[in-house]
Amino acid sequence: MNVLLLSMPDYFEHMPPVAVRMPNGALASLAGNVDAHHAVAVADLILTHGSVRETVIRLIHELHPDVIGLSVMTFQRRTARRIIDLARSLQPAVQIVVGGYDPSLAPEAYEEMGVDYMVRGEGEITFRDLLRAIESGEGYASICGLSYRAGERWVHNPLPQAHRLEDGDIRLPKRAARVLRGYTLLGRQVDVVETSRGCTYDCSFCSIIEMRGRNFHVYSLERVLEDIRDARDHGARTIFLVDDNITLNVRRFEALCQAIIEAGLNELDYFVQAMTSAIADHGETLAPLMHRAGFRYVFLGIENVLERDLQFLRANAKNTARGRGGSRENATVKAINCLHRSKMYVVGGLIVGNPEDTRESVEANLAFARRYVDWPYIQHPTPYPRTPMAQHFHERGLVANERLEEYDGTTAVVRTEHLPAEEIEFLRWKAERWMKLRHLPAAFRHDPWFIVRHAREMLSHTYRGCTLRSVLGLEDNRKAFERYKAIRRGERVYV
Ligand code: B12
Ligand code: SF4
Repeated sequence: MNVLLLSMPDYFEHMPPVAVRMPNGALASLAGNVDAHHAVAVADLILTHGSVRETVIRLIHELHPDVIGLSVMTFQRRTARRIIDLARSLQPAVQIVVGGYDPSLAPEAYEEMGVDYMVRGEGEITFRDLLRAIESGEGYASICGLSYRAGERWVHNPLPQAHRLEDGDIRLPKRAARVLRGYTLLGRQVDVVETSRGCTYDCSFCSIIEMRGRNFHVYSLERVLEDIRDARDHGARTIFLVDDNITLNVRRFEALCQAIIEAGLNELDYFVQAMTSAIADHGETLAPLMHRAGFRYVFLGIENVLERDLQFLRANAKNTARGRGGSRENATVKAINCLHRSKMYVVGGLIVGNPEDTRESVEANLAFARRYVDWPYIQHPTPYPRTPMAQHFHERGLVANERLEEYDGTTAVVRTEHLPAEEIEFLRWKAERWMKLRHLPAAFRHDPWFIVRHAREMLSHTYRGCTLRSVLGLEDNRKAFERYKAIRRGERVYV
């Protein structure tokens, strides 16, 4: 069968397509795990800004897919609906499958969306078995993780166990299936690689636990190296390790860094997301090793610098370091210092606008980011389906915005007991632009040619809505913020 797999074009504030266009790791992994006789094409629509509709039409005309699969996050649901309608109008008999976080956690939303199947949870085996069932006509009842129509109603089969990656059941991603070009992270071709899946923490904002339970499974280091080599051979110069929480097993992460060095794969740049407590506790040895392995940017899930907010986010355990004599101290500064000493940049993930937040507590977090982090990645609490956080905000009546296409993390959709949502977003937006500007020289040193060619575009993205008058303080910043919000609303119309 001909299979076309699409990821959605919707992006969020911290990932402007001018600078960041990463492949969706799920789709290449699905392509690598279906039976070999299928012709699979993967198209990441993040690569097609300004021509999403034309690209989908072209791909459907050229590839004549029997099956179209879409990977969807919650804030991309509206776009997914439009693409489903478009595909259906062009090829009425095509079988449409949706998967990823949104269909897995809010399957009810897709029942009336014109799709034929939903794949909930991990997809490789379920999708392979679905294609087999479509071909053979033998029925779907035994396929774990699949939802399908039976007459007028939907049947939701039980979820599969989390895949034991250790057993080698999941084959390598098939990057050759990608039919669009132009992946980039600040000018260098980027690819994504997984080394593990899962997490044993339960932060209240994170979808991972509802998605797959609390568990952690790892690929063998040999497989990880093979995957990195494959990404490099397909042109990647930067690798984003997309593990949910790679630092859960620090010894293994150290062994991975060592293996990368020994294999000579430290010629590539690496980006990774890490837990602050792990870096604070093990950074003295881990950080120099990461640096030698080629790690350049580390996304730290700081979440918040105030204890009360960390409790709400259920993130205090992962943000506490082991102090002398068993005392516990906030791990963040210690982790940042370790990374800086080893010449790595810190992308600071903070969440402001929690229920008890006041202007002062938001400002305290912004001041922290200004002082310590190299690239701010500040977000607002976002009540994604079936997270404990969503329940909490709904119960307290703090949800201010139900438009899911705005659930991108940088639009404040909840208020606090003391501040309206819009005010929280304004505070973040106003502060963050300048922090981003400050990092430009560092980016220039690494990729001067890219920055020379794109600095103007990047700056005009960061400062959307601003005028010379507002930058010079001759116009109220709120006016610029209103213009920014209007521009952002327009940007969200992808199809
Ligand atoms: C890595 C990552 C990123 C990377 C993405 C790099 C890339 N292009 O791949 C970066 C840092 C850029 C990123 C950004 C964002 N992310 Co993110 N990210 C993750 C993370 C850590 C891992 C995702 C991953 O690649 N896993 C590996 C792949 C193989 O697994 P998978 O995606 O789950 O896919 C499997 C199944 O879902 C299924 N499947 C998926 N798609 C499809 C499609 C079909 C047809 C089928 C059959 C099956 C299927 O099969 C796959 C294989 O088993 C997760 C989870 C976490 N712990 O935080 C969050 C997560 C996915 N991100 C999330 C969000 C919201 C975002 C952002 C909006 C920022 C934000 N507010 O947090 C942005 C949006 C990006 C954009 N487009 O602008 C949310 C999604 C929540 C939701 N309900 O939608 C998650 C779950 C984190 C959370 N907050 O809980 N993210
Ligand atoms: S540590 Fe990270 S992956 Fe684990 S539950 Fe918290 S946010 Fe999610």
